[in-house]
Amino acid sequence: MKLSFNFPAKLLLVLATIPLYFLGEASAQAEVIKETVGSIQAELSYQKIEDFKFSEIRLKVNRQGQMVLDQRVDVDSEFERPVIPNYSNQFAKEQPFLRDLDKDGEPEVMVGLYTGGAHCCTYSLIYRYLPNQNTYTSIRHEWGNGGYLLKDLGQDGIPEFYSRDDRFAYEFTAYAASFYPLQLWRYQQGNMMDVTRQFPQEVYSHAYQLWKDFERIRREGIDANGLNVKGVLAAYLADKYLLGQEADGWQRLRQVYQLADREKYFSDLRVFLQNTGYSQESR
Ligand SMILES: [Ca+2]
Ligand SMILES: [Ca+2]
Repeated sequence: MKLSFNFPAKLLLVLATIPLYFLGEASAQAEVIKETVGSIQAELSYQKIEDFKFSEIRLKVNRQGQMVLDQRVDVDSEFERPVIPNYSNQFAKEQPFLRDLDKDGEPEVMVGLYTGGAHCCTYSLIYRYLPNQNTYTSIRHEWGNGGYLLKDLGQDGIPEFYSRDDRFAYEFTAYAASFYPLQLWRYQQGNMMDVTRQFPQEVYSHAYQLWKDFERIRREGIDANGLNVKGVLAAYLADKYLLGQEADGWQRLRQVYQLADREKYFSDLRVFLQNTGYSQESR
C-alpha cells in the first residue's frame, strides 16, 4: 500500500510566501491511499481540513481501465476520517485496503474509518464486487474502541480479523483498567462471522495471557474496591467460557477475588455473560 500526500505546487508557493497565521482554510491538504492488485486499482482520498477535521472522503475502484466505483463515503461527522497506517491505535498499525478476504480470487476493498474522540470508535466498510451488475456493495462492521489485526490463522489462505469483544469496555471498571476476551471474525461473501470458538489454541493463549496480567496486577496490589482486577478477571472468565471451561474459570475467580463485594460482582458478571451470549453457548 502506498500513502502519498499531494501538495499542489501552487499551494506550496503560497505557504512559502505568506505568514502562517493567514493560512486558515488554505492549509487543507488532500491525502490519497492507492493500491493495485492485478488489473484492479483502488484509491481512497480525503481532505484534511485541520487537525481533527476531514472532508471529501472518496472511494474509486478502477477495473481493467474502467471506473466501476466512484463515490463519496458517507460519514456522520466531519471528525470521521480514514484510519491510516501507523495510526497510534495498536490494531491499526497495518491497515489493509485491497485484500481477498474469502479466498475466492476477488479482492475486497476495505475502508477503515475512525469516528474521532478519545477512544471510540473504529469501523470497517468492506466492499465486494458484484460481477453481474459490474459494481460494488458494502457492509459495515463496528470495532468499537479497539480494531483488528488481519492474520491468517490456520494458514489456509483465509485471513481472520484478530480483535476483541469491545462490549467489555467500561463494563466492570474504568476504560484504562478494562480487559477484553478474544474475538475472531471472518468475512465471507458479504457476511462477518464470529469464528472465535473455531480457534481454541488462540483463545487458550489469550486466556493464559490475561491470567498473567491478573497475577502481575495482584503482585502490585489489588486496590480496595478491586477496580484494577475486575476487568481482567471478567475477560479471563469470558475466554474460559469460549473454551468450555467455565467451571474451572469460576473456581479460580472465587479463589482469587475475596473482597466484600464479591457476591455482587460475581452476580453482575454472570448476568453480563448471559446477556452477551457467552454462557448460552457454553458447552
Ligand atoms: Ca474475495
Ligand atoms: Ca485462516
